[in-house]
Amino acid sequence: MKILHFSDTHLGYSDLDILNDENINQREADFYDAFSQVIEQIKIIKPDYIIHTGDLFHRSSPSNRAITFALEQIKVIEELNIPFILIAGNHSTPRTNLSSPILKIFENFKNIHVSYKQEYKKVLFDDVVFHTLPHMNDDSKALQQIELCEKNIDKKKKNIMMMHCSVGAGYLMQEFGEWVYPRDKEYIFEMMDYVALGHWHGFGHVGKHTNVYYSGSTERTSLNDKRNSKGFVLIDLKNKLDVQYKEIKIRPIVLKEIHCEYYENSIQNIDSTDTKDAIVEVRLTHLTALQSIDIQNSEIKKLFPEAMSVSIKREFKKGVNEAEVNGVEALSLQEFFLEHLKQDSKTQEYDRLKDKVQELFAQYEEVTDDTL
Ligand SMILES: [Mn+2]
Repeated sequence: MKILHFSDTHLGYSDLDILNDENINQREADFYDAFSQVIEQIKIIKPDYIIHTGDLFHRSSPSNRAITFALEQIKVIEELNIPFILIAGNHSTPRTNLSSPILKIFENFKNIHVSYKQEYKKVLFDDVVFHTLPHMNDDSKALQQIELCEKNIDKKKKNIMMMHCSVGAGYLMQEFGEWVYPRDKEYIFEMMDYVALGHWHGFGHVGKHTNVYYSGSTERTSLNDKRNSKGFVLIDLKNKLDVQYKEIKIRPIVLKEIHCEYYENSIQNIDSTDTKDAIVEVRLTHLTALQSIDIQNSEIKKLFPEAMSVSIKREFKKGVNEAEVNGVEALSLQEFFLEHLKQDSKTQEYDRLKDKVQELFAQYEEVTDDTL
């Protein structure tokens, strides 16, 4: 029995204010692309079941485009005649009873089984039971539902548990309404053939449990997520559990460092060959205050002409330079500005600019003088 497990597809997520040729946010399009890659693999692998452990959409009220995309993809799966079981995660669960859960739109498909009602639901087949525990806002209710799940284990069939939670505190995402699975109920995992988890965005098994896996997300919802490997899990339950991680192709995130003590040398030797279409993050390190004024972001961006985006972080030199920075702060803004002009201009030019600067600063001080 082959089961394809994927999760945290966050359809509708967008970031970075960059549009693609079709006027769609490039990062939003990246998430659709990642999802499509999994669907393409499903067509090739033809698993017996497909499971998704939550956060199909990034928001509980997704955009029209995200909903349309999801419906198109679901229709492809429906036509393959492979049962697809989905649960709601914290991102797709409304926080109040006033709004209707988005996963309800998949209720009328023959092969699609959705679990979003904040309660335990079992999805039964001839050879396997899927025990689904979608995201629940209420922890004490969640405990009852876990107990209900335990009672429904069917020893004559394969048992698969599906949840969207952190097992222990180690898999928290620092988000709203996260659900932590209770430690004293982890023994239930041993009665399952496989426990499919969603919420944590990296692939891996959980602690000592060799049958409990996060498939990870299919894209990164934060640039703090530096993982360059995303994908899905293919499980084979024929004899003993066999878990294979399958990678998909995502836009790389590439980290670069420019050591500013040797600035000219650093930028001459920078390797940009691995930055085509990438999200590039540059750290300018060992900066002095004056250097920081001189180095323009646009100048750094030019070093990576083929990158999709370049973000720049500035890190100042420690120790000796702290005194320098403090010294800079002790100068008035006018003095600091003149010092900068002096370094950059010829004597004659400087004298002319100095008069102008003093004049402008005088005007500014007049206007902002509270005593007047
Ligand atoms: Mn997620």
